[in-house]
Amino acid sequence: MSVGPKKMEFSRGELFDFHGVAMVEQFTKNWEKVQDFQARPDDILIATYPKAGTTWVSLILDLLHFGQTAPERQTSIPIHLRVPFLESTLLSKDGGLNVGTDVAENLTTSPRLIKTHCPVQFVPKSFWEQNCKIVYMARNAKDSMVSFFHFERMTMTQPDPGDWNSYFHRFMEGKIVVFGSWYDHVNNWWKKTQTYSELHYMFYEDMIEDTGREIDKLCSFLGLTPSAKEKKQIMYGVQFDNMKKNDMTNYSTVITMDLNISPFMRKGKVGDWKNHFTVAQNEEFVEDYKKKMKDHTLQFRTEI
Ligand code: PPS
Repeated sequence: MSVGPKKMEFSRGELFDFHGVAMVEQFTKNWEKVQDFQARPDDILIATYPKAGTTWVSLILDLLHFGQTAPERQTSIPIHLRVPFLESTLLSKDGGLNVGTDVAENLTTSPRLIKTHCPVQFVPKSFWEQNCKIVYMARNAKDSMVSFFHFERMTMTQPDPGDWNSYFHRFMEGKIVVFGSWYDHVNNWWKKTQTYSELHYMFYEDMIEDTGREIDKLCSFLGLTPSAKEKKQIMYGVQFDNMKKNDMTNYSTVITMDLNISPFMRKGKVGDWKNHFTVAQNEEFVEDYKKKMKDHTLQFRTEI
């Protein structure tokens, strides 16, 4: 069965070193405009290392802010246009370029919800100057690695991930995966919580464990008080199976992804790494992880 619009031929991006972080041109082509982006004080930035559940948080924030006042958004505008990906330049269906900064600047909503995968040092300075609220979602390294591997297989503009074993080593190395090292990303954003109070650091595993509890925490950070009815609607809309069925959130409208290879909404679980890691790989990973993750205040769960 074929899914989504007719696919075109794409050339897979080539990785290169960009200020010490591996990148592909899709995310650096518009760099000047990204760095000069003028944030507004009520903008909310959703920051993640790829595959941490960005789309999940994006939908939750969109529903919290606009679910009642503009419900038609939910069925008419794909999530990546409601919550633009700031540094991305992506081909659109008509062959034009979908530029993250342009989409963000053209948003008519308030607040504007904006997505980034930038390591903390790449975030445009206006977000800090405007004291914007930032939601950072982190996911354990093993499941992030597995999810990213499948994502790269099906995203025709990303580098080919190669076979699982070589990808596994590249991910640990951190130098030859897009957006660089998972370890640096989660650690440096974690450090930022010590100096920037408008940063809410949350975990994918906590969301899986108790979505309602995590939405409550998010609301208290954002100063929102949804009614019980509203919260119930949100909880329903953001369930994995519902987001998977929903063409506005399952990325079936994005032509660079071949969902026949692997769906964007793939498994949505904690612990899928167990279906990919060999015993030897797991031992190697754990040893390496201990060396890299020295800050014991930052703890991830790889099963719940
Ligand atoms: S991206 O491309 O970086 O923006 O991807 P991102 O949205 O961060 O992450 C995609 C993974 O998140 C899972 N996901 C969910 N899990 C549980 N519940 C819900 N509602 C949900 N929505 C998205 C999605 O399935 C991807 O993880 P994997 O492990 O590949 O399934």
